[in-house]
This record gives sequence, C-alpha cells and structure tokens, in this order.
Amino acid sequence: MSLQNKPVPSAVITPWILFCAAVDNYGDIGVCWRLARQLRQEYGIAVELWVDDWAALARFLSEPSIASQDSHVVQGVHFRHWHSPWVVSAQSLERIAGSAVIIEAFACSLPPILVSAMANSATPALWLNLEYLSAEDWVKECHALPSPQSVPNAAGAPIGLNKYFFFPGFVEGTGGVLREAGLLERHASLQSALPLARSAFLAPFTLSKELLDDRRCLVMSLFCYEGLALRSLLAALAEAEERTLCLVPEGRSLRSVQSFFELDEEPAPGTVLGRGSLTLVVLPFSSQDDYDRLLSICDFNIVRGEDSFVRAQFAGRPMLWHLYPQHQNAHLPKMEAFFSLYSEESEPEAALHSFWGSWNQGEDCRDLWHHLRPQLPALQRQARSWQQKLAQRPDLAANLVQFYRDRVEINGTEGAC
Ligand code: TRH
Repeated sequence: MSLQNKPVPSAVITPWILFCAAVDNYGDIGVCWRLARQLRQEYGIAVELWVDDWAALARFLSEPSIASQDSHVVQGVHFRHWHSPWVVSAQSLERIAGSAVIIEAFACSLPPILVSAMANSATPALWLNLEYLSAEDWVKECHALPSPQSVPNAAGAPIGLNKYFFFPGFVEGTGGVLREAGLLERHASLQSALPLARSAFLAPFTLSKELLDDRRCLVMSLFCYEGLALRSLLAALAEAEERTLCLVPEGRSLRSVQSFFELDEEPAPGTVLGRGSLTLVVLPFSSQDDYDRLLSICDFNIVRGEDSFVRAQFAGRPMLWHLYPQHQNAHLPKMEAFFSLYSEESEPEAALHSFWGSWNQGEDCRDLWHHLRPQLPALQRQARSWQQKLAQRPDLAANLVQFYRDRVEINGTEGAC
C-alpha cells in the first residue's frame, strides 16, 4: 500500500509550519509552496507557510492583492507574513512551538523566540531543516542526522533540542525529490497529443502558421541565468539550418536576449523576436502548473536552480541544467555528481555532458550546440528512462511524512534530546 493511501493518523493533521526566507530568485518559495500544497492535498495536513518576502510571494503567485495583507489562504495553504522582528501573541507562539512539525527551509534560521518556546514546550514540534538538493555522495551520510541544539530556558539553564537535517536527493538513503500524485500521468497525456497541446499553449502568441506547421522546428524552453553561454546558444540557433522556436519566461534570461537582439530594453511578455532560424517568444511568468505544461510540450528544456531542474526531469525531455553559479565554480562538482547518476554513458550523453560543462563555466557553446542537436532523439529515450527511474523512488513529501511517523509515533520522541 502506498503512503498516500494509508489512513492519516490524527497527529499528522495537526499543523505543520514552514518558514521560508526568499534568498533571491524563486527557488526557495517555489519548493516550499509545492511541498505545502502536496502535504495539504495528499495528506490532509494543515500547513502554515511563513514567508519573509511578501512582495516576491505576491509576484510568484500572481496575486498582487495579497501585498496589502499579512495572511492569505491559497489552495488550503495558509500563508503568513514573516516580519522581522517576528512578533506573535503568546498564545500563537505556544501553538506554533507545539505544532507537529516545524520546517526551517534552506537553513533560514527560525526566530529565536520560537526556538526558545520549543525548548520550553512540553510537546515540542519535530524540528527539521530542509536542505538544498544535491546528488553528491555525502548527502546520504548526512540525511536525517540530528543536530543537538542547546537553548537556554527562562532561568538561563541549557535545554537540549534536536534539529534534524533533511536532505533531498536522487538515491536511496536521501529525502527524495518532490513529485505530487498524477504528475507523470499529466505529462503522458499532454505528450500523447503533442500537436494539440502545443497549439493550445502557443495560441495567445502571434506566430506564423508556416512556423507552427514546420515539423522539423525544434521547440525549446529557456529558463536560466544570463551570460555568454546563453548568448552563444542564441547565435547558434540563429545560424542553424533547422528552425528553433525558443520560449523564454520573463526573468534573468531576458538580459541576454536583450543584448543578443540589441534592444534598448528587456522585451515584454508577448514579444516575438526573430533572427535567422531562430524565433523567440517572451512568455509571462506563469503558475507552476502552467510551467509544467511548457516543459512537457518542448523538445528540449533549459532549466536552473533546484525546482525547475526537478520538474524538467519529470517532464521526460532532454535538458540542460544551469546551476546557480557559485564562487570558484563550486557548483561544478554538483553538476558532475548529478550527471553521473543521470547518464547511461552513451555517446549522445557525452555530447550533452560537454555542453553542460561549458555552459556552467560560462563558455561559448556555439559549436557544442551544433554537435548536440542531432543527438536529441537518442537523448529523448534516455530522458524518458531517467524519468521512469526517478518516479520509482518515494518522493520528498512521502519521506517527510514517514520520517515524522517514525520519529513521533513509533519512537514516541519529538524534538527533545
Ligand atoms: O529561481 P531559481 O534560480 O532558484 C534558485 C535555486 O532554488 C537555488 O537552489 C537557490 O540557491 C537560489 O535560487 C537562491 O530556480 P528554481 O529553483 O528553478 O525556481 C524557480 C521556480 O519558479 C520554480 O518553482 C518554478 C517556478 N516557475 C513558475 O512558477 N513559473 C514560471 O513561469 C517559471 C519560469 C518558473
């Protein structure tokens, strides 16, 4: 019996509280929102999601009206504005400290008064630090480890409290990745009627019938960070023999689009640009569900960060992962670690590997793209095989619920140590 079908014990229904600090971009809020929705919808858990950057949240959810509120419910998830300093009533503090689970997303540091209230609570919440996703080997060693914290009580004496590291990952022994029920079925349904799904998606944009009817035209989504690699790809697409329709959601990629097309300002959503064999459409930033549709209907997806990277894997299309760039190329070992899991070591994958490597070092990728493009049909088979493999693993929400059950219901221990 899958976890989703198991009866949910009443203890699981008591609120889970998530704290999210938006670092920059949308990855942090994207992951927290996706997780919160799944916990609510598939496990019936009441979820409260505290977010510090309320303006970014309003943009992310395309709900400008929430900007003037401090609390808002979307699809059953209760969003709350995390002000600094964090001021809550004594009653709320006690309620939150004694909830079922508190998730500190991406080491965002809980408000000190909450940590202190947890330490002093008779039934403290299970405290988890949800970490960034990585395919590196050490993740297995660190996943689910407790980190004992010493918190002073009202009299200044130390009280022990455990915080657990919860590491998402791709292999057994890690926390898994987010995958809600029905995701693969939705992709299969869109992809089984691809021409229809594509024309429905592209209907709002002014594109010639000739382009839309061109079966050899490659359809690509592009959601990455700006830079030379991106500009070199646009140049390669423009000079290629076969056409490309490149779909670019609003965001940082547009800085390079602007400079490639020598525009005075960043192009607005709805703009269609052309050079040589390349047609480029600027898309509005959409809901997460519509972004999944985009990934599903494309032949190749360029994705970034953490969440779009995982979603592209489940879309089952060949892809390029643009990692969040780190000082001294510290992101490259992360790329290599993932690629060695992802790859079946075929020749087309060697071309993909070179492309990913150069792109993630900010190099010119023009020639590498020309070499890669003929390999896409073979890479499509490999992407599908990875999609199926990944879907066999328990997902992040299921693993979190299981961790909670093991820790609280079977052992009867919560955060206290
Ligand atoms: O925005 P990102 O670059 O986030 C990154 C990573 O999370 C990284 O780990 C972190 O350290 C850094 O931020 C600070 O990329 P990511 O993770 O793909 O998040 C984008 C989110 O936006 C994801 O949830 C998908 C969503 N999205 C939409 O909802 N609609 C859209 O139109 C698009 C393009 C994306």
